[in-house]
Amino acid sequence: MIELFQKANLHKDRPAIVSNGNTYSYEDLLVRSSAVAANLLNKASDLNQARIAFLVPPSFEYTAVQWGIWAAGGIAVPLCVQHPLPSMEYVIEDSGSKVIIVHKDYQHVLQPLESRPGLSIIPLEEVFKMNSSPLPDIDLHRRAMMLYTSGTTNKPKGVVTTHGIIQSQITTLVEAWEWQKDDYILNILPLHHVHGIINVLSCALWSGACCEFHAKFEAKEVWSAILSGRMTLFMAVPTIYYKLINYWEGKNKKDRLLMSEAASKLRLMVSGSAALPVPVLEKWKSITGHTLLERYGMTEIGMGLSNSYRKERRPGYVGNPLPGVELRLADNDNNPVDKDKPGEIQIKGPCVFKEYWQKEEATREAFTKDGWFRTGDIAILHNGMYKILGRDSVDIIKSGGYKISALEIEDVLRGHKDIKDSAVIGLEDEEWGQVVAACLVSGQKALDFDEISKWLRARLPAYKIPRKYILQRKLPRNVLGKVTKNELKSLF
Ligand code: MCA
Ligand code: AMP
Repeated sequence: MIELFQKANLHKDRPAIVSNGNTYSYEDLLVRSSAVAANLLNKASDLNQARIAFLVPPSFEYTAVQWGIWAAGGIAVPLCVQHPLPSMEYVIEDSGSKVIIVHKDYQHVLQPLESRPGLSIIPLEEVFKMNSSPLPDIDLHRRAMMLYTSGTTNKPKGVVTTHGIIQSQITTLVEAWEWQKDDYILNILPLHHVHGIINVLSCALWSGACCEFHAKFEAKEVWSAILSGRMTLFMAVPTIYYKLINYWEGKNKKDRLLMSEAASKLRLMVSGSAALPVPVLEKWKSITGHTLLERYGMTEIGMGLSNSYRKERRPGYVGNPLPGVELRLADNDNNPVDKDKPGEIQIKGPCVFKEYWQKEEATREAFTKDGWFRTGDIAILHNGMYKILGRDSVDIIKSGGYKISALEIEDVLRGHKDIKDSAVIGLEDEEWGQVVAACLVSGQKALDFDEISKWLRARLPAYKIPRKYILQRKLPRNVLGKVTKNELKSLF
């Protein structure tokens, strides 16, 4: 049996999940996920790593479906409820998912796919019906999950992890951040990325703790949960802390005091997925007394570096390698850099992903010859701690904690009838880290940017839509014909 489920068996009566106003115990989760597994198996003995996509909002239902797919021997492919159909279609097709489980609120979104041959769209209620069947033995090497992440190619790639890899990503955090069964965490993050799935949900369930879902982030709701006193932990991206600070600043003195006092009682608050600006860290400390624990991770590795839970948390730094993580800084030739010199973070260890789904070449290129995973992030070791200096590619943008490929957006923009050429960049921004900006070339004198945004919204997730546009007669290029994106930044 998968160790996560064995752990749940030890805490059957304890609350595992709070969602939509209901509390579900570990027993509820085990019973319902076994039913999901039996319904998916439909008398077969094993799903044999079939990819099962699911479009279910963050909730008890999401978790029971994820566990059900695992228990039946399938690979869980979560779809994001906020994505437009073309983004989901890409994931469904690329992963080769033949089955999609859909929550009733999102059935209409998938309706255009209903008549597609070979695709079976199953309402959540059907897989939720009580049922039982013998379940397959799942070994640690079996593929378990596929998460789509943007890179330097124009389309996102499916990052495949096995049960063993997931287990290692969970246990390193449980150990480092001292998760306990009495912990209570709020999950306000999207559930198609590692941050929400592993760091928050899976670590809580591994530990016998309780995870409360909110369908989406609302500063007011987070503050109200903090004020209730039920939380012990909170984890979020820097943009969310920025928004929580804004909300606190909008309150009167008496309310602020109550909010600050309640927040100071949590045992740990963590920030990650993007660089935490030191002014945000300092402001949060002045409001809550917490020095946010900043850590560094990536879809392909889970978490790699973390500031210390018990010892020093250094502003602007991401700490040291987590238990089990081997890390080195390397130069362009993949040789370790000299002491105190910057280099690319390269990682080895049981937390590193198995492969990009059906992309052998991309997988090979992501590793050095001697097996180090190349993150593309540049860091320096300074006085015993790592500091992230940036990325090796201008084509990767981080906005609100989401990783966005400039090339993907340029590719879609090229399909617009009035756009001849485009270049997309990330502009530094206090709130979002970076905001997406597009420089467009058109045969026309003027372009309706609102219309272009609307057109893009039908094709890309909201967080990939440019927030700023400019129109140019041509793009700045170097002698090799490559767009000089750093020069472009100055035009905005
Ligand atoms: C939303 N908006 C944005 C962005 N997102 N604008 C610029 N950049 C963005 N990234 C716009 C919306 O289109 C909308 O504009 C307005 O902001 C409000 O949208 P809404 O969705 O309501 O925003 P929000 O709820 O305030 O969302 C902000 C957020 C969200 C909660 C910070 O971006 C978020 O959940 N981020 C977390 C992503 C995450 O989990 N990343 C982890 C991946 P309009 O009104 O015009 O429509 S990284 C990872 O997993 C690795 C392993 C790691 O290290 O953790
Ligand atoms: P993703 O591909 O969505 O998993 O995003 C991973 C990327 O987020 C990393 O490669 C880093 O560029 C960035 N990242 C994550 N955590 C941090 C952090 N604490 N500081 C700076 N960048 C971070």
